[in-house]
Amino acid sequence: MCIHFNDVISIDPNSNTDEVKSDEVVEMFFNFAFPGENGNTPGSVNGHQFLPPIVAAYAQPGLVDYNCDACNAYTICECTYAVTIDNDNKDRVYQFVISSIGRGANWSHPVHLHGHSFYVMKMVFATYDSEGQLVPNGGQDTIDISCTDSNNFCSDAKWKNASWENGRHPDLNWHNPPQKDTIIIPSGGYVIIRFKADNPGVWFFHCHIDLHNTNGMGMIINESPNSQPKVPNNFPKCNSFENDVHFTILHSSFVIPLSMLNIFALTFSVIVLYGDLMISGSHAAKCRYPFKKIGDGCYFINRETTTADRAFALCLRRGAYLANLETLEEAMLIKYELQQMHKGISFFVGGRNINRYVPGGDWRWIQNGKMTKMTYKAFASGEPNGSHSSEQDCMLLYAAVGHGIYDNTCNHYLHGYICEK
Ligand SMILES: [Cu+2]
Repeated sequence: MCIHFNDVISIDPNSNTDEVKSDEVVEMFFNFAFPGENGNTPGSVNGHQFLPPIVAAYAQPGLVDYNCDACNAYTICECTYAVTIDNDNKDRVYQFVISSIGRGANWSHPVHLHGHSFYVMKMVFATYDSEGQLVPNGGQDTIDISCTDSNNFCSDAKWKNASWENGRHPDLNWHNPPQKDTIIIPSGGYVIIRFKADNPGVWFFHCHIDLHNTNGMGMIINESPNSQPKVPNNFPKCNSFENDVHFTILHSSFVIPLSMLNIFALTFSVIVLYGDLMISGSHAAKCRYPFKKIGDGCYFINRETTTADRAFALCLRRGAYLANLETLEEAMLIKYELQQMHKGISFFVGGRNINRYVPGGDWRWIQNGKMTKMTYKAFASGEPNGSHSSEQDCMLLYAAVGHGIYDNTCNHYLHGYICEK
């Protein structure tokens, strides 16, 4: 026997839906999806592939980079995505509309919210045909949510019926709905949950399929930051210990006796072991996610689209540089990688024309203040074709021609980019 989730009743005597009945409803839409190229996920929420902070977000709140400015409804981007909720108004109730819709809606996701149990007010499935097959595109024509962006990423979802906004969906289950902390979001459908923000904390909100989660399908719900209890003095700090020379010396001169199995020693040894992996290993050991070792190099192939100038800056912000493909072998290796993995997306690399007045330009690899003259010129035929009057001073691995080398404008067109370190 199958029972629709909307017909399930809670028998918990402490459960009382009245606590989430309110005229002050804050509604938020979260689309859990894989909106990238076919076969090339990024697991994401509203198009944001989650970048885990390098510090403990609760204990070191000022050190988390929550900047997602580069993200909008038309891009897939990577950042430490968070929304803040609060309990400043005691009547306030949060209504999350969690969906799996749009072009990335090819999975159902067991979505888990830390810190709360929520009321499941509604579950809506996609449309299926007479043979039980999901209608393509998640049944977008029939469900209640509209995706406004031309890419159909659905990162900026809205109710089709504007009168449903702000928690006024007309058909919620008020008859003892179950309280859960994890709920399946059906592929092509959505679930409405309600809860009060009565538990200050930094709560992870994520798909519980680990492969999806670690691929970026998660985000932070930062709840009442001003009311979060302070951590004790001397609470251990987390950080990236990359390039921390002092730490290496400290490690090599310390032996931790196994008898010291108290919490402190455990914590300390875990930190030392972690540091050891990152510091005393080879170059390969330092090449950590989201960077990836390809050949001898360490690259971050970022599908987030931006201008070449901005890509230069974004790589620098990561302690890296826009990729220098100094040898033809390196260029071919990267080209091969892109052809296998990222067919439809073009990528900026760190080649740049520094003199537009010379015919053909003066092309250099830009890295850490150095401008190395290129020893090969493997531009696609007809390229480079920029001129003094038509600036095309940046270098692009252009998808439409098998990621051949093209010149491109530096601050106009948007493409992916490759950082190297
Ligand atoms: Cu998932």
